[in-house]
Amino acid sequence: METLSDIDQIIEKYAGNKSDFITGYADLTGLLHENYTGYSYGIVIGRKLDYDIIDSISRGPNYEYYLLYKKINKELEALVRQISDELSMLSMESIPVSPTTSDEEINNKFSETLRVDFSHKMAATRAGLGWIGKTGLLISKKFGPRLRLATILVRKPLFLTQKPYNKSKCGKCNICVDLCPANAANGKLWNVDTDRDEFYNPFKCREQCRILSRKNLNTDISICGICVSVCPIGKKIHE
Ligand code: B12
Repeated sequence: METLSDIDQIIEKYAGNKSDFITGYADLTGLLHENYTGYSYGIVIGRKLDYDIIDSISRGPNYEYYLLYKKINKELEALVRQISDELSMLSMESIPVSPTTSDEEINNKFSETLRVDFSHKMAATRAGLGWIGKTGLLISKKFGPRLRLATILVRKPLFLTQKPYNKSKCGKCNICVDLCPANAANGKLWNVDTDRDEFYNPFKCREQCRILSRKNLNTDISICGICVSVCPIGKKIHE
């Protein structure tokens, strides 16, 4: 179990269409929270989101997007568990990291920082899947930000295939910054030494997500997705 094509085969077995996914291996040595001690390598998976639904939310969330968000979370959650089970049959210990926040993670520390112990986006930049855009999203070449991420952490060094991204490739494009209804980003370009809070304010973002979700969906959740929808890189699939 050393190559990406093996992982691709498992993804195909459980998820069906390989072309809806991007995958990469990450060396996360020294970058992880102590909860993950000993598991320094990651298999990172990006699952494409439905393009018609993402196109339809350029001015705010709708019910279809909400359902998609829930469906893909469930699918990815099951997928990383299945991959982890396959790996344990091959005597490879692993930790499947859920795409979304668990109830235990929603504590005081989370409320004060809006940070969890494991960042899928960091794993994704290390796996060479993309860079961080001006509104804090992982931007992949193939799907832009139109994807959801999940990771399986393993102990053994993996066969690294893609070079990590250490800086943004957004250049002068400011579309997501200009169209963000929360004015959550200041337009600064990301690099590995830039903390999230230097260029994007998650509290402003969440507050506006809540307002829009209440207005458009009549629910107390926080989804928006305008920045995902308007990014020009995701507008068509790049092979
Ligand atoms: C908390 C959270 C939120 C918060 C805060 C958002 C934020 N950007 O931090 C709120 C509620 C506002 C939110 C909103 C949304 N979220 Co959210 N959220 C998360 C969650 C659970 C944790 C993020 C976290 O801890 N951030 C803390 C900071 C420090 O880490 P980070 O932003 O993940 O990554 C930074 C660093 O790692 C650093 N970095 C990157 N590479 C490297 C390399 C090195 C060496 C170093 C040192 C650092 C570094 O740069 C990154 C950007 O600043 C993740 C799931 C997860 N566990 O990762 C999803 C996640 C980030 N959310 C996601 C999505 C899709 C959304 C929404 C679109 C959902 C919606 N509302 O409709 C919005 C978009 C908001 C936006 N523009 O970011 C996706 C992002 C997909 C993508 N293409 O990037 C994730 C990854 C979920 C998933 N499984 O796919 N979210």
